Amino acid sequence: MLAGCTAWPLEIANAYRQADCWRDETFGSMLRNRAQIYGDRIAITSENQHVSYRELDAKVDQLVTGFVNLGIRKNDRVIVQLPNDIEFFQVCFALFRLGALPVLALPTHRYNEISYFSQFAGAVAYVVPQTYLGCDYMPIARRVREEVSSLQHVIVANGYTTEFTSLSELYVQAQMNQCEVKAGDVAFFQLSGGSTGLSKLIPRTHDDYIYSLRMSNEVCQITEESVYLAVLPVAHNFPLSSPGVLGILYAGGRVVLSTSPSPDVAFPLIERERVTITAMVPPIALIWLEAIKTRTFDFSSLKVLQVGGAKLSEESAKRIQPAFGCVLQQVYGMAEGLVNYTRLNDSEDVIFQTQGRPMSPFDEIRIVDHNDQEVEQGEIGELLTRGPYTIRGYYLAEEHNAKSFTTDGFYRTGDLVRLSSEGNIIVSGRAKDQINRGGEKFAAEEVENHLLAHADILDVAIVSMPDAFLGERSCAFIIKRGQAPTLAKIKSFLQERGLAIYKIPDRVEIVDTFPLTPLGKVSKKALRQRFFKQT
Ligand code: OOB
Repeated sequence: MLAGCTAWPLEIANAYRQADCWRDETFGSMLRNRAQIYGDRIAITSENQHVSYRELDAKVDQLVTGFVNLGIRKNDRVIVQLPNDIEFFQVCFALFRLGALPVLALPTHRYNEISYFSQFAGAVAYVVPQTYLGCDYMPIARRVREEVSSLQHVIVANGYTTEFTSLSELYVQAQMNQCEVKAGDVAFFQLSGGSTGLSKLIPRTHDDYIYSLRMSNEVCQITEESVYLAVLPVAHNFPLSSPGVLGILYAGGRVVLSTSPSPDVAFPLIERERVTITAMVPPIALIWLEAIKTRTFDFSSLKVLQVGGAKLSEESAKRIQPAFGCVLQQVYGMAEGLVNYTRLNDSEDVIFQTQGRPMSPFDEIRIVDHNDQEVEQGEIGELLTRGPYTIRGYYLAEEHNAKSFTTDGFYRTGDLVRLSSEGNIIVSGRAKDQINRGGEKFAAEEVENHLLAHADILDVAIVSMPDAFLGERSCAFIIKRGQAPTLAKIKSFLQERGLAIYKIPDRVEIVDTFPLTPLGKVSKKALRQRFFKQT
């Protein structure tokens, strides 16, 4: 395995192979095979563009040659920051086929995140649109190109550039390229939500990720007739693989890409494209539930609406089926691996009240107390997990891995959960110091570290506060040094530092002191209780 990654122990890897979890498939060969089977069937639709399986495969081959001509080689890291567009998949599959490793950044990431990923991963290239949703990415590209010595190429996906390489120029006549990619190799990197400091890089192999697609397809009953509407950013694990775009391509179905989750865009797409399944985070489900009240669309094709990424309230869960006439599926997953689903034929109680159960019989879960002892059935504890598609370590993070994984390879999710009597997981809280703002996650510490650099701030604690729409928003509790900084000042300070907007605090509270735990650490629990009891 790539240096800096943690492999599964040999005997366990062999067991996964013997159990037919890992079938020695790579993404490159999978696409080739699907092109042979499904030929002219449409694989992906995006706005007025369509690409068939055969065309996708051919475009990918052209791009492999274009990338090779640039000097991109096996195991090279490439930051890919593309929106929901066919090019996202052409770029990723070309890199997969070449054995180069996409680092899947989100369109909402800004200078701060991109520069860190590039530096940390030693990336050789950065693939980025010129502009998207009002953001001009070129100043970010310029700065990162200048500062990160490994970064040789900025490849611009839409728009015209003389300064950098245009992606469109890299579709050249395909040559036979000798790229030996093995199923056990790392295929790409997902990003963690972060619990201490910055996001960690999550290495996913062809073997493990393709297995997760197969299991997701089975649980979600995906066939070649399925039509998946992607409204969430496809770089994220949920719309990418649960079963997401890649699951659908694995099954020979059709993917419809939406650049926005807005009902104005998504509802007509569902009607026109006869969408059968889509996925969203809870705040989007709330927007859709409101929008459907005043609009009439033909949703008769829609069979499954998945909600995940953050906790869906029982009240909202109950409204989905009557409003859209389809089954709700709750999805509780993580970029590190484990994905839990409610099953399509589960009872209403299970679908409304739980976040489902692991998708694979080989997923092992333990719910433990502070001493790593298993709690009684039905008690709350931290969820630990290991299995055929859950990583054994973050990339180049030895010290952090020692804390995030048990010695016998279980990943500590940082989620507090309990099991229902039927064995379904109910997410009940969080042990990690993370904010989950409507599905967008970040470590409190990352933002705290930025704010500590502010001249007027002596100390700061970022704390989640309950919010009816997003589930959580973030509040910065500040002990001031000079003048009390206002929310507006904090916002512009963090924006100037190039922080993604979703990490910027929603509220600022100036305090004199922080409540402390018996060990003398800041008690975020006490802060939360003191300020947000009534909300
Ligand atoms: C998904 O992946 P990530 O990596 O963005 O976030 C994982 C974390 C979990 O550890 C948990 O804290 C939270 O997000 N979470 C949920 C949840 N789904 C995720 N909390 C409560 N209820 C849920 N349904 O978010 C992700 C990856 C694959 C599939 C679905 C979601």
